[in-house]
Amino acid sequence: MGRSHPPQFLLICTRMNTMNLVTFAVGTMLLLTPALAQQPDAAQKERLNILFILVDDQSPFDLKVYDPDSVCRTPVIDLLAKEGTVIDGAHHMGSWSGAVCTPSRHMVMSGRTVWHLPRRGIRGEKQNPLCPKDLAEQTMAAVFNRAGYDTMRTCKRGNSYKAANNQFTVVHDKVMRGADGKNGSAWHADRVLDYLKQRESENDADPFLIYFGFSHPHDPRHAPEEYLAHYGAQNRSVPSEPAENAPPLPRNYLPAHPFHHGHPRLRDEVNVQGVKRRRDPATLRNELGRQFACNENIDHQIGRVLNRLEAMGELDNTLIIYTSDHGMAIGRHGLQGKQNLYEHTFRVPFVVKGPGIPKGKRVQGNVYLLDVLPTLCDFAGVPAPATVEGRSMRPVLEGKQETIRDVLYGVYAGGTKPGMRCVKKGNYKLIQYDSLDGFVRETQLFDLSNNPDELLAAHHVDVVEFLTGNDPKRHQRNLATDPNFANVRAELEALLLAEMQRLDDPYRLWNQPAIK
Ligand SMILES: [Ca+2]
Ligand SMILES: [Ca+2]
Repeated sequence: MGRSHPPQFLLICTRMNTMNLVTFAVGTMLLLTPALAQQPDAAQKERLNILFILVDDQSPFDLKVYDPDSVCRTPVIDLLAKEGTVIDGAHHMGSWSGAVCTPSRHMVMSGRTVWHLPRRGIRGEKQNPLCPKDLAEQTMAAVFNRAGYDTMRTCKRGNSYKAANNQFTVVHDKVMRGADGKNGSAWHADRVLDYLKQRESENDADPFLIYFGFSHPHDPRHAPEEYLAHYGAQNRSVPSEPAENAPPLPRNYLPAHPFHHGHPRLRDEVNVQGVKRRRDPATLRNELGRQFACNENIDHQIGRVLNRLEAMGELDNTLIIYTSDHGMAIGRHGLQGKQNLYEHTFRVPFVVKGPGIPKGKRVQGNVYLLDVLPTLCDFAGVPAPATVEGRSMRPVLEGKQETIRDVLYGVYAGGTKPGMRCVKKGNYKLIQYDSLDGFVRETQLFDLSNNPDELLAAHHVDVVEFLTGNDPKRHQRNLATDPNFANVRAELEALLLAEMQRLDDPYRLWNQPAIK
């Protein structure tokens, strides 16, 4: 259920006795009066609105915007891309938990790096000493409330950052993964539409920050029938043969990952409704169909909100960001979940449209989701809190720079430790695996300019080529043991260690010096 209160004000009041409250009230009036005088209604109306759209568990390669071969229909996102800028190199920094959503959403809200969040997945540790205790006061909604914005949020509940979510003035958090309008993605859109209607009826001219989150396409992927039919997919059972119109297997599909992912009994790899441990084409194409149907429904729901903003005359003054909390495998590399560092999962879709954003442009960017908060602050003219470690994307979004950083780091440490690490620089990407007490120690090196799908030797096997219809080129494989790339590997291994040190990663891999 929704609720509406000014959390900052209530918080301050509960800490004061009556005498202090009178002094506070007089003092506040003195403080506020000149500020109000400087911001007449007309000027107030000019301030930028923000619509931040976050979906749950979507690979960028689901979308035509990132994979022109995708059969997923998302006309609204396509239009946002045409009227705005697409960031190719957008990433989440990773996770120290099997619930990858949780650190991702902490990073979105706080702008902090993955090992500097309130928790860091260390058993028995209640509070990360590398994170200020009152961080929630410096998160997205708290910052924008103080700047005079109206803040509203709808999203799934759980695996998130509750203390930051509660800072929004209007909050509707509920897991809505049903197939119908009352229990699915339409519910989240309806909350935004109700909120916009209320603003209109009250002639509310304050700028808004709307956090428009969805509970889908996260499993269980119960999509409406009208969308399922297009992808030949079924919610309740898996056909014995793939439907003719089911989405094809991804180019980097494998029937099994070449080695253990290092997180035994991981729910997403063994217990997702409709998939479980199966990796056969009928199962995965049905599940991709369900994913695409959920994506298409989300796209439609976003369209309803954008139409309303246009009718209200607010659309042209609104900065719109579309992204996901992390990517997703669904059969890519033989994996099903989000607990890996391949591009399909380490990267996120990221489309931005708004005043001053070039139309129909793509940039590499090299951004993280933790750059969202400083970016919003930059565009809105609001100072970013000192706790923020991310950087504003504004220079790349306005076409002034191609990237905001050269090196990208990623982690998955939610299973056995230390887990997976990756580092990217230019075309090259290194992934290292150190898990199951040293049973898995693997290195992968990819030249993403020649091998964007991160194809491995296993992708060259006849049966895999037959199933995917993809015929990999000879060099499209793991280059880690190729002597021609020994220097590249050494450089990236050194960069990975430097990033782990810089970011206070509490673990080291088998081939790195131990922490002193
Ligand atoms: Ca998620
Ligand atoms: Ca207001």
